[in-house]
Amino acid sequence: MTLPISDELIAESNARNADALEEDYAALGRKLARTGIDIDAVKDRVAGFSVAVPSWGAGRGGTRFAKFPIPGEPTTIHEKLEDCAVINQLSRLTPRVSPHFPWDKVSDYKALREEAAEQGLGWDAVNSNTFQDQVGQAHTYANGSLSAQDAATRQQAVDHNIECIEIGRQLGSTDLTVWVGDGTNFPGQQDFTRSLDRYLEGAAAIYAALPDDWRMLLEHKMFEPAFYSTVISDWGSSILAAQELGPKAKCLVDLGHHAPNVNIEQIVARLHRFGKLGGFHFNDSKYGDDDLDSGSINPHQLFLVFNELAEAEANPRDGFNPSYMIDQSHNVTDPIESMLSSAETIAQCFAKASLVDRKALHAAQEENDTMMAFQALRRAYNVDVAPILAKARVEAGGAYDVLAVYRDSQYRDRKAQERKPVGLGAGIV
Ligand SMILES: [Mn+2]
Repeated sequence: MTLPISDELIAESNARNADALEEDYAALGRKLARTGIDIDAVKDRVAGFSVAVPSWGAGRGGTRFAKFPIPGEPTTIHEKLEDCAVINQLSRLTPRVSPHFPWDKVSDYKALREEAAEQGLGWDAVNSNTFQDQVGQAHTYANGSLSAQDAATRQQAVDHNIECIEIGRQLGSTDLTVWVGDGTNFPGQQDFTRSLDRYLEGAAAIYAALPDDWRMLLEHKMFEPAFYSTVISDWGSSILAAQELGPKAKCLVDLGHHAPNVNIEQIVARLHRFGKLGGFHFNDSKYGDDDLDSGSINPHQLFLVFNELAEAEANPRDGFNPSYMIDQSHNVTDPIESMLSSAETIAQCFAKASLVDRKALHAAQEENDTMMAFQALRRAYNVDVAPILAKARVEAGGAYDVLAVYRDSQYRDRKAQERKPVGLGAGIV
């Protein structure tokens, strides 16, 4: 295996921090032991946690106004893979990449799969793209894709999704994530029901092409690019569509795709209750975007989402296998640094949710002891779990201080010499 960052650099940095890590880990271990928690068990659980990174996240995103590329940014799937390998090498949290087609198209997917494996990477959900036109495309998506009035446009969108499944099979994926930008900007522009009927018919044709062990993850989004209505706007539309399609269809929750202040953790519980929780796109949002780094605005919400996931895992009902992925737009940071930081934040929330005393929580709930129920969550949220994550990371070969090692490696500077510059233009959403 050939990894992009020098092992010596990681080892030297870890050696410098080894005493501090042991001291912090031991101190936290003693603190947790007083409440009956075995820190090594939590650390092992964290070691088994992972979150996928999106291939498109390796580049600088942008807003619909502009994009400001940085030198050394990747432009091909091969360069993106190398950047994703850096993130996983240092964090040991992101061993899978989620590709997006047609952006990541190559002529030989067997070779691409091997290229990723060489860098310690596998493949997560494949993502289709019917929200923009590609050069040479026969039918425009200007008026929608799966829900378009024009039958040939709908068929083109179905065919593209089926092609994504075929590519995914070659890469070793087992999930297809479908998000469509279909919607309207004016009242009266389309009939809400007929456009949903068309979407469902197209989605059913894609569903019919799924291999037995695959899932189709339906991603809802309240607005953007359509600003009045979208065809799969919320978790209600999403679960209804997933129920209509069948057991392999599940709902994907992108944290930034809800109305402001919506109780997302409750949505997670609801979807799980009906066996429809398929996965997550992690990001954060202050107003109505889906662009900010995970947990950068509201880490408590992320913790509460993971608390529901811990409950769901303990009560799997019809199964518990959510797909976790980062999906954010890096407009003002080095994307590698943002994803290193975000993966850590996501894993922290996972670890904190693992610390919740569920017996105490459930007992307080049974007794209607509101304050003690709340405190059961608060105690876990207040623990600084950084030593647990660092210990798991270092034991897996990662870096104690991921950002420091990344900067010391001068990886981006080296890539700026090797890679061709990115063009300007509007970013992706
Ligand atoms: Mn998303």
